[in-house]
Amino acid sequence: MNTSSNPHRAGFVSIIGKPNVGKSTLMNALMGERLSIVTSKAQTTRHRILGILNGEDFQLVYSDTPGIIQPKYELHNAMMSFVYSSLEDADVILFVTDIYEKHDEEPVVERLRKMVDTPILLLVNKIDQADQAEVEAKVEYWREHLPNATRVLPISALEKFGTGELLDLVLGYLPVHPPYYPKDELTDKPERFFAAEMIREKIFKLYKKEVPYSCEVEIEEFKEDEDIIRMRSIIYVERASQKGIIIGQQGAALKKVGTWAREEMEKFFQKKVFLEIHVKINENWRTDPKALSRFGYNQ
Ligand code: GDP
Ligand code: K
Ligand code: MG
Repeated sequence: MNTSSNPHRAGFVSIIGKPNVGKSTLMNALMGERLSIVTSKAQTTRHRILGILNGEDFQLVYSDTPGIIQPKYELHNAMMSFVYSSLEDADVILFVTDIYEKHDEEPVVERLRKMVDTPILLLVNKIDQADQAEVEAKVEYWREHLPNATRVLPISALEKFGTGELLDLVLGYLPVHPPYYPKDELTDKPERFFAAEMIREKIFKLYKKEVPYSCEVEIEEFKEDEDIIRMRSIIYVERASQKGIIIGQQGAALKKVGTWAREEMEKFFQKKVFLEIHVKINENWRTDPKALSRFGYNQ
């Protein structure tokens, strides 16, 4: 309930940028909550993930999105359509870059140049890894190359440097509007989505090369009791050889995934978790429209 005398403000804030610049880290920092999975590998985030930050007289709806890439297969097309749809309904755009970014002219910069009606806050992230001169050079570069960016701000999402000021700045751009979602909601995705994401994160962290990209995770059963949540999950892989890798010698590798994911889930849900994981083959799911739609990549 809005008990203050200020009018209620609400709006959508899109977090976009290349893979690995720190978009998910930034959303988690701004939310004060670990909603989006973070790994050092590109293309970890596959969906548009909403983080809803509620204040007495505001509601800020962040969209964390997959990194902008040149699509190579159907799954990528779906991922990029999440990015572009999140630009369309944005009230504020957070365009995240980092101090390592190579400045090849990309289609998204072209697109942002044309978005003159939406405030664009261009963030130069990871400044904890750079000296002042490097940071200034990046800021200068972006002022020239994206002149319609409303502000160019150096930040560190990891160290939460500049993120408090960023939040204040974003709030200033929110239009007067009633809330879009119930005021006690944190996200639009169900709990089982986050459970699946936690398993996927551990897969990204524990396996090499192509294997994590070939995995999709589904929570087949999610039963919440008073003091325990029981889950049955399936890891889908594309080929039999990958199934062997995921399971490992006498199940050792899969056991690691399970233990680590369960610990994470217990923190997130604040409850004991019983987690069962099975591995199944779904041939070429990344290019199969039916499988993609079943896994929630509807375009
Ligand atoms: P995304 O792909 O853009 O969502 O990037 P992630 O949030 O998954 O982060 C990619 C990697 O960059 C992870 O290893 C993060 O820990 C790291 N990272 C993110 N923000 C910062 C930062 O401000 N400083 C440093 N040093 N690393 C960061
Ligand atoms: K990443
Ligand atoms: Mg991400």
